[in-house]
Amino acid sequence: MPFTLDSARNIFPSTLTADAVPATIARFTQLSAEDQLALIWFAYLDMGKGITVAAPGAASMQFAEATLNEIRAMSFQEQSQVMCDLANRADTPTGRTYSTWSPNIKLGFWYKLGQWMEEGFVAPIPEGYQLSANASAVLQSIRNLESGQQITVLRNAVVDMGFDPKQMGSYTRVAEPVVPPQATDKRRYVTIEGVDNSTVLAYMNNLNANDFSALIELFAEDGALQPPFQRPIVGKTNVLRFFQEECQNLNLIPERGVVEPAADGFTQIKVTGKVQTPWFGAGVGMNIAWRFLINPEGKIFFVAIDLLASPKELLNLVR
Ligand code: 45D
Repeated sequence: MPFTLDSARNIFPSTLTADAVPATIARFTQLSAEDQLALIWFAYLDMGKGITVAAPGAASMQFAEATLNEIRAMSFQEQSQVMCDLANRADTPTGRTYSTWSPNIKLGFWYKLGQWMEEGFVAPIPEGYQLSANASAVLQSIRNLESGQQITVLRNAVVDMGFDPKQMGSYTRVAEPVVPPQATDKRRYVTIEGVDNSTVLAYMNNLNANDFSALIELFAEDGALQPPFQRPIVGKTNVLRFFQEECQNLNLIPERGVVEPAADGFTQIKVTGKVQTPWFGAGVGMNIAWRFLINPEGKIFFVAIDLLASPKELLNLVR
């Protein structure tokens, strides 16, 4: 039987992903908006002791600027209301604008608000704010996660805020401009212990170089990519848009892998290693697995990117 998207998703089923991330997000979502904001504030302060967030570039901030300035001009009470409305996913003008933004613009928006909260321009979390018992328990769970999982929880919390885009009808998506690909003589070429498949190597090298037009040609027409904790993105057009909107300036550091023949002339390849995000640079190395299914023409039919449960999983290359 030829592979389907569903059967492709199940290759290397023994891969252990960081289930604590969606579990924590599910508990977080149940909290009141006030608790959510205070909890992220405390988590963010905690995190700042160990790892620093890089300031977003001006190019990405320009898109949030009008909204940020509106908020800055409000009273503390109005500011708190706007932030609670975002956490509540309320249908407000700000909630609608927010949901048109790419994840990086959403993160940059909160980065700026956090700065202004510290500087006194935006309503702070009230001094002595007492988290509810549930919120304290969720904060404790976040503290117990490894740093790559912590930043994923924070990112997902931010991405989920604002009005539900599925209820908005048609709208224009807003993302940072696409940077030009890195010059050939500046590129870094990876080596992967146990993997010499040219499609997989080119995938890593092109993504590291922001060369999305070369990268997308590695995919089959109906190829799919499944980011951590998400549904697969299907088809070259959608995958390319995802690369352009969400995958600039990543640093992929694959370490090792296995290559195995699969049914119908396909090849399945699992690679493990680290990924760094421009937000934290070398400060946070996420433990990642890539599970590729390559078709007989050498094109990517499917690739899943998983955030691993623990560093031990980096060595799990069994089928
Ligand atoms: O509510 O091969 C305040 C793909 C309090 C592509 C705040 C990939 C109030 C293919 C503090 C103000 C992309 C899938 C909030 C590979 C409040 C591929 C602010 C993987 C919210 C490898 C909070 C890439 C703030 C990966 C400012 C795995 C929080 C990338 C900021 C992962 C949080 C990237 C930030 C991650 C989190 C980035 C900046 C997890 C960034 C996380």
